[in-house]
Amino acid sequence: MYKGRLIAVIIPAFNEEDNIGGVIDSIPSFVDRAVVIDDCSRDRTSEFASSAGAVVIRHDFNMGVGAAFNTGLEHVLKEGFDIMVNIDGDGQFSALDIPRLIDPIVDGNADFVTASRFIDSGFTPDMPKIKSWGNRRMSELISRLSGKRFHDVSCGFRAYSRDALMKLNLFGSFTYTQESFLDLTFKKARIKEVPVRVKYFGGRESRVASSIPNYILQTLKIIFRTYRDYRPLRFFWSIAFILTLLSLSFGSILLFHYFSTGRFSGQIWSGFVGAFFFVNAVAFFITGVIADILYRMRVNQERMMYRLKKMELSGKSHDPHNTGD
Ligand SMILES: Nc1nc2c(ncn2[C@@H]2O[C@H](COP(=O)(O)OP(=O)(O)OP(=O)(O)O)[C@@H](O)[C@H]2O)c(=O)[nH]1
Ligand SMILES: [Mg+2]
Repeated sequence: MYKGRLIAVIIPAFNEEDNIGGVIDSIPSFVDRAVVIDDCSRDRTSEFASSAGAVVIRHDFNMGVGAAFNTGLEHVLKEGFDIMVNIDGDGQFSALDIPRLIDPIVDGNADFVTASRFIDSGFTPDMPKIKSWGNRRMSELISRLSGKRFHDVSCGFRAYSRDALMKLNLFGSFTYTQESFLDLTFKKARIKEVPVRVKYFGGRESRVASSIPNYILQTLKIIFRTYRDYRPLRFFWSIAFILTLLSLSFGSILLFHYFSTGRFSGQIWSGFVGAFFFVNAVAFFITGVIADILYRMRVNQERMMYRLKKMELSGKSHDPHNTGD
């Protein structure tokens, strides 16, 4: 079906003994390898995954879905696969939808394709209200930060070209979902969302978002740091701009008082507050300049990493579009 392309499916899993076998069994035969990254489950996830025919990589500690994703990604690159699909191990997605994700990559129309629960209202699942609301707000935030409109940035069912995998450079270990959107948009990858049906099982407790406040906090931390690192001038100078406005407002209270009464006493506090904001504005301005220098170094490092990976892994790819040079 996908002649000449090696396709791997990775499944990050944590305590999924009830579902993992079914997910692996449902993977279509054109997929060359299923890899389960067992993140130190306390149940028999590894055993069941292995007997269902998957390659199992087990972490010695529970490190999070983001870390598991990176482990899978490295394996896929090292083993020479051309396309990687990631799917959750809870059975919410149908593996029969895999072609819908990989076809745009095979046709050369996309580098990264994600299943979307919200792009088409006909496919919107009957999910808990709070999750639906949170997912939509998260997509709005990532759209605003990246400057591109996305409808679902938290879905765990996606496909990547080998080239996109070589460019991806993720830091978050809690989750990879939103960071990969930012990383790949800033790297000008072609991203496509395809509507996919998702099942929600009553009574299942999310392994990733068992505490919603913790999920929000951890996710926002990853997004905040990613945006800061990719758009340092905009990030630090926006803060500097707000501080300058505050400084001017307080400074003008003092000046107005001086011009109307001829003396500073009485409103001297506003001068101090204005000066405080001004000093901080200058500090943020300078931090922006330094962060911008660091950003340029990072871009260079990423270019080197990309070339190194290409050299190190050349000859392993079977992708006709990817000659390894
Ligand atoms: N490797 C690893 N995988 C995890 C961890 N927590 C969850 N997972 C896996 O990540 C996938 C998604 O987890 P879910 O519990 O379904 O979380 P979710 O899809 O955000 O939440 P729901 O919408 O309730 O399903 C599943 O395959 C889990 O087994 C973890 O700490 N490490
Ligand atoms: Mg799930």
